Amino acid sequence: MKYLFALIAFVVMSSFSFAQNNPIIRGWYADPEGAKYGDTYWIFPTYSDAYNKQVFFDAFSSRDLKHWEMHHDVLDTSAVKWAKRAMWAPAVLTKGGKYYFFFGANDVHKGEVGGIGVAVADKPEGPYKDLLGKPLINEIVNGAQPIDQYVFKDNDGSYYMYYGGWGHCNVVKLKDDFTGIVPFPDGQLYKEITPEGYVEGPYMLYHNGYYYFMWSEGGWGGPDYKVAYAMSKSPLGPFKRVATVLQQDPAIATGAGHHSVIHSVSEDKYYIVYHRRPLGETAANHRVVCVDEMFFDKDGHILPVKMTK
Ligand code: FUB
Repeated sequence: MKYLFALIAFVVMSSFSFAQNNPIIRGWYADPEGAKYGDTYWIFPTYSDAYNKQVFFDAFSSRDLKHWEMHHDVLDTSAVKWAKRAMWAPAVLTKGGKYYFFFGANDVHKGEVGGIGVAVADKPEGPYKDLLGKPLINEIVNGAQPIDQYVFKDNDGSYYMYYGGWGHCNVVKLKDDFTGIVPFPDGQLYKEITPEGYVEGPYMLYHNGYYYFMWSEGGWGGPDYKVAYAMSKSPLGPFKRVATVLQQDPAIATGAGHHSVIHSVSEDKYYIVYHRRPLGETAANHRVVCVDEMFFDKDGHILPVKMTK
């Protein structure tokens, strides 16, 4: 009987469904990475409770962006021997029938072990296993803290990883099996591409012949956190700031930032997935995950996002 109760408790805790509008996920979550695998939307966020509790990742899946299923603890510090805290800001992709999950761990500083890791699984909901047994990027290069990675597949099949906190952004080229990085044709391993205003949370999107580089500005713990973008003909820039895409709205929420974008090819719609702080909330980690539609104008510029409830 004891085992039956334990089994029921496990099933109830590890997966459950719910439906709601913004915020689309219940509880404190941030830095959401959105993806569409087949006909299913996925969101992989940071668990944004107290700093010391940020030691695992939950995932969320949906067929319609309204009804969600929670998949508890798809990766945690016990599965990554070098990670002990600050499991942050996933980036995901699928390749060759496997699902890859890049993450930050340890809020690393100079001389410490931590940084950006990569895990792999057979299913989007995991369980994910550490691919390398060590960080993919541990070092602080060009002043960029190794966190907030985004992995972009270019049209020629190359995988570029954009990453960086502390106001600096680097781009690196990944090996095809994601076990390391390879030099660019000029021999450089790390290229700094930091645009004006950049703080963290880089993201890359290709649309109609342009590379849209996006990032977060301002302090993530404050109300004026926001998202801006640049446009370029190359995935390596240069990236000149064009405009703000997403920012606080006194009628809706503050601290809107650290986003990703889901392109639903079947509907040809773009959805921005981001976190924001409910009005009146001042605790830095009290962040919630939201989704709104993102539009381009006829010249290819991204229109300011209207946050909704
Ligand atoms: O959630 C932890 C950190 O807060 C992220 O790495 C930053 O981008 C900021 O959102």
